[in-house]
Amino acid sequence: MKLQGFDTNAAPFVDIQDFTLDLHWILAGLLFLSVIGPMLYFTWKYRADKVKDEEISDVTHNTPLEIAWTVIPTAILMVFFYYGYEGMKQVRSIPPESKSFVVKVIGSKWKWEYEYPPNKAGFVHKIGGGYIEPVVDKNGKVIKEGSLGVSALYVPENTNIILKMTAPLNDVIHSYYVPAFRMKEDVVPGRTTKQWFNAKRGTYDVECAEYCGKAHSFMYSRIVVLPKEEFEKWFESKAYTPKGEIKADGAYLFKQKGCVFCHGNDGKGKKGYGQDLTVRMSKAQVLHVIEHGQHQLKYPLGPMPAGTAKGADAEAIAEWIASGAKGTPPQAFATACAGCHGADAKGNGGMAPNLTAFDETLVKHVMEHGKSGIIGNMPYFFTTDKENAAIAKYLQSL
Ligand code: HEC
Ligand code: HEC
Ligand SMILES: [Cu+2]
Repeated sequence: MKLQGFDTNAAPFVDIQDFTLDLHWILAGLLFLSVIGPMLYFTWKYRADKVKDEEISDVTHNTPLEIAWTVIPTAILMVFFYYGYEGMKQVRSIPPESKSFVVKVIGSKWKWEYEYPPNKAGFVHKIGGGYIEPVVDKNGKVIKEGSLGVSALYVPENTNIILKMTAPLNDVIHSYYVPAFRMKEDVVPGRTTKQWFNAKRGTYDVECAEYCGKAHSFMYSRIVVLPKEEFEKWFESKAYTPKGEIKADGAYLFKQKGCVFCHGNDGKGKKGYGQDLTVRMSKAQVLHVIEHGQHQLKYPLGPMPAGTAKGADAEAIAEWIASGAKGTPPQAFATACAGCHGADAKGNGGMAPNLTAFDETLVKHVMEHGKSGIIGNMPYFFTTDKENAAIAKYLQSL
């Protein structure tokens, strides 16, 4: 009996790792018996009423025995070392990139995303996202596919696949674990780590194996290994995946991209994780931006300078934005902010953020760059323009 995913032999280094593990069981069992067996025997044989103190007073040592119990375990450890080293060499000897297919893997709270090299037409496939549970009837039959039915890493069979893995700078450490391939490697913010495999046709589970916060246990993905022709046909197309599209429906995307983990199912935000998206920004957030300036969304106007308004003026402006930016902005807004954000605070035709609503341009900038502030950190996301539009529409409906 093996755990799920361990009963497949799908990558080149599976055999040696399984053999090494079995060898450990057997040799560790023998070592255990060689210590515990004699110990039990001697405690019985030399129990208190069978030995006189005089008989054991001059026992010193036994050289041949001591050499044996040093040399034999050392030899056994060298056997462990040999197979451990050979196994590690196979996992760590990453084939040359020129003879492999390289995919970028991004792990962030709490999802896996994949970015492919450009295809012949220059199109870059980006797949992945948060985990949506499938809907199952009482007999265990899937009635509605979850995100794992579609969103996965699709690769061709019998090909060296190199994964170049990283996490956004404002995220935490994850670990890309594929039990069926016996491979696992940390995914570290700001660093690139690599793994490789060469697999047989099939579908294999991927899990995050580094505790990374609240929804860690839902940080699933899949690797789907396809026949070469089927993979090529999809790769040269613009289709989202070989298995179909993810609906460009804001409410669905909000779940599928994993927004709900931080912003909640109702978009109201979870304390310490995400902002309340039913309002544009809270008063405290606006005041913070006015006081410190901001440079992370990369709008055409560049950085917003700190201290453009002060005291009661700043308060009045922040109050107005936080209460839904209805009616005419306060007088101070016209002098301190309108030059960049537009007289109506709608962002001056995309030059600076719209302060009245989550419009498509804002969603695009937030998705591309992520957002950090007094509430917390949000990683960047891969989204298409179509998806940004759908998300903006959904956010405005909240
Ligand atoms: C010099 C032009 C300029 C002025 C003046 C200016 N802003 Fe900005 N503001 C920007 C830009 C550009 C950004 C986007 C910064 C970034 O890259 O993150 C921004 C960002 C913001 C944000 C954050 C939006 C978000 O979604 O994160 C708020 C809130 C904001 N401004 C409010 C104001 C207020 C209130 C004033 C007046 C007191 C003001 N700004 C004055 C250019 C300006
Ligand atoms: C890991 C948690 C996390 C996830 C996942 C997340 N967000 Fe956020 N989001 C935040 C935090 C935290 C903020 C507020 C940052 C701040 O200003 O303190 C935020 C802010 C925002 C804002 C407002 C940005 C602004 O400029 O005012 C929008 C819009 C947004 N998130 C949309 C989304 C969408 C859409 C998704 C899914 C694609 C998503 N978020 C996923 C944590 C998250
Ligand atoms: Cu993780």
